[in-house]
Amino acid sequence: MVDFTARDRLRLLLGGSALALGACGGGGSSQTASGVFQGGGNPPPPPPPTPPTNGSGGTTGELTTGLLRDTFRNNFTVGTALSNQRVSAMDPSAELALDQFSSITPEWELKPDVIQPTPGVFNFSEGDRVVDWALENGMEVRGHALVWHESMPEHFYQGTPTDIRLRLEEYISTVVDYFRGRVTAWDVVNEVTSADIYRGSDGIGPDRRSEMYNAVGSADYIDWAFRAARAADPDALLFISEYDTETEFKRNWLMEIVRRLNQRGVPIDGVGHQFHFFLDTDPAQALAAIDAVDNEFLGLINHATEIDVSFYRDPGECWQQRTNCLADLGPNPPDDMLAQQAQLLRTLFEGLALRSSVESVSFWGVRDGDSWLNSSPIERFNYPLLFDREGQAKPVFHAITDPNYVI
Ligand code: 9MR
Repeated sequence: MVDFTARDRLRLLLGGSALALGACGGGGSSQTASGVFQGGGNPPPPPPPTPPTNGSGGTTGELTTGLLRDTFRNNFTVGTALSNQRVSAMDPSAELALDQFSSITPEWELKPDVIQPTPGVFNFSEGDRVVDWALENGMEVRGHALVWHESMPEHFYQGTPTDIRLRLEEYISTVVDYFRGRVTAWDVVNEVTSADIYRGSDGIGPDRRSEMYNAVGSADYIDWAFRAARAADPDALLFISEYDTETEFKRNWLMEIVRRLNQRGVPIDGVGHQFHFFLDTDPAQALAAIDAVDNEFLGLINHATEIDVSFYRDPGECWQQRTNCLADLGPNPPDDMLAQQAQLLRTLFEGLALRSSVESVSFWGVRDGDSWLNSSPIERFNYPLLFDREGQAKPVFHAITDPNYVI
């Protein structure tokens, strides 16, 4: 019996054109179906005589199925955020996710405002769909996020600190227990560090003065969240995830929080680095964030959780008041910017691959059009991801998966 998978469908639907690496033009290098590089002066191997008939190790034109995940198979899983709608519609991003990635982070389906919009009622149907789909297709699932100030319904903050604690513990116990054995890593708390660089006045560090912080009167809710998650699933890896860890300022405050958690014996397994970059982000600073964790906390692991690269380095007032934002670049990004993106993420991935504490690396979307950065801080074309709007692999994809690709 022929096992007709979504990967086969991708091959048939796209017929090699949408994902072809043929345009990479890079230095005479090539890659075999098993993902092993044949660089240097080796001539490229001839194309396969017949199209493959099963889902693993086949090629689409010159695209190797699984090229991205296989390139880093000895280093870390390569993931992407993906929404339920894309999975249900089996749109090109979902097809590409199946073809190239090894981990899925449901983009919003596991957040508190989806799971428990009203007190006492749990809605797991959105989460179930995308989680089960990922598992059925052999991918890991990162759970995101148990506590995040942008997605907590108001009822989470009601009552005394004890009320809030009991409610939060019940919520986390129920959710983590429900997905036990299916979700292997949780962003237990997301963005709890103070000092948003665009709102420097928050800076009474290290803890973000969120509604949860204010309702509880301290950052103890972080401890409660980790302890409840560990109790509900001792095998799940538990993370604190944060953006801007590539800035020293933010990193130091995050490290202060992790130090405090460690001193209090709070069960934490790792640090998530969102890595929402700009074209001029220094990848050495991102790697320094990994090193900071490695150097201080023996045994903690690192995940890169939400990688993307915005083509707009807006001034602060663009994020604050939507004024002074950079002009829309339109549908066709300049080649030199695409090259800058490719170089930035090549350097990042080379560095991540050298660091054994990095066990999972995820993008925040598949195709450029998927990204939140097309509407934040304003509506505008952005190009943050590995594939363009049509699903063509961009220079950044080639730069990461082929060391001989000339940027
Ligand atoms: O990309 C996500 C978007 O689709 C959701 O509407 C939004 C609210 O749930 O969250 C976005 O993802 C955010 C992530 O959860 C945390 N880091 C910042 C991401 C972009 O806003």
